[in-house]
Amino acid sequence: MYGNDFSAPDQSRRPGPDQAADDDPTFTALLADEGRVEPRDAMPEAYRRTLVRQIAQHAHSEIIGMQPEGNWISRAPSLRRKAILMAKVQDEAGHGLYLYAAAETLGADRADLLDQLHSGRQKYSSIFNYPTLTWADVGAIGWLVDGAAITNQVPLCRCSYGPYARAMVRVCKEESFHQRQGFEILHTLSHGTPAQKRMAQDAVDRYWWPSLMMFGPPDDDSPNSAQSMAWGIKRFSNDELRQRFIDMTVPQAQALGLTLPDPELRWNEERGHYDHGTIDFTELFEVIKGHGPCNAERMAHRRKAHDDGAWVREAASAYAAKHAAPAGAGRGVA
Ligand code: FAQ
Repeated sequence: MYGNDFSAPDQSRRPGPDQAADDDPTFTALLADEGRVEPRDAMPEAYRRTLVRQIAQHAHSEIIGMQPEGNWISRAPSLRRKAILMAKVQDEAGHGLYLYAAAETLGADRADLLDQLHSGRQKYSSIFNYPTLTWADVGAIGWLVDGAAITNQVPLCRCSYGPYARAMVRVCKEESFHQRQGFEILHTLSHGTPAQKRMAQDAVDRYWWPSLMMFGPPDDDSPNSAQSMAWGIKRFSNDELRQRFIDMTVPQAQALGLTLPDPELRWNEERGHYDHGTIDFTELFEVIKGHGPCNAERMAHRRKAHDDGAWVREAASAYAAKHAAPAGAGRGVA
């Protein structure tokens, strides 16, 4: 299914038989006991690298994810909506902060991670490469994108790596607020004028399929899942979480009075789940490769924000260095 550079994952970062050998017995016993791995514990190098990869991509997603909604802060339809949206976008920055800090506990360097994002060597979630064309898109992002993020992240609260799991507890609480504010925006629009209802429906039509793609490729095409699940990093497969999200969202769409753009969505009594239409994963792979509608714009904006913030980082470093210096240093005190 993978037919190009996306199809050829960097094998040096993948656990192989040789790396499996460094699974020491203490680590294996800790995982078997459902214990938490902490930063100072011994861990296989491949486990550490997998965590840095996932946590960094997650952190990058949070901060790139500020852009689509940030686009509407100046045009929110009321002061109340503006204040809520500003708080939400700020929350996403905070999530990025917790996640970069969690990656640092694994020995990763934050500047290096950002450099990998800016040079395209590390990914961020495909969903943030879609445009926010109307105010209803802010509602669709809150309801569907934050809804998908929560579905994916609640199990990560039980991730085997302690700092990541603990960061997820707080992130999930905040994402729950985000999801409800998105639902409330769409509820208001879908119960407003016919034009407002059309706007809400159009946003849901555009965001539904990309939200399903957030869960990643199908299980058969997910190179990392098996090992990540064996290590207790992922607790459920991509397809299991995607199905859980669909099952949760269909009744919510009914409550909103909106239609999900999939004529094949129907309850399957035997499976106890909703059946759904075929997801076009070619689109996911194209977006990940950089060919989504907004990839270039998102990266250009991110690089500019980073460059514009250079003076803040320099000032913060100078301040930290000054306060780290021993008392009296440089003041000529004998
Ligand atoms: N987009 O083998 P798998 C949010 C990559 S936060 C881009 O299945 P894995 C909050 C994957 O990295 C949203 N790339 O990989 C918010 C891998 O690449 P690599 C982010 C994708 O890691 C809301 C390759 O494909 N959430 O929304 C995507 O086992 C509103 C093969 O895939 C997280 O990051 C994709 N959709 O499973 C903010 C949650 N899917 O490195 C603002 C934590 C897959 O091998 C506003 N992450 N890839 O070259 C995870 O749970 C996992 O990393 C998955 C992917 C499930 C995303």
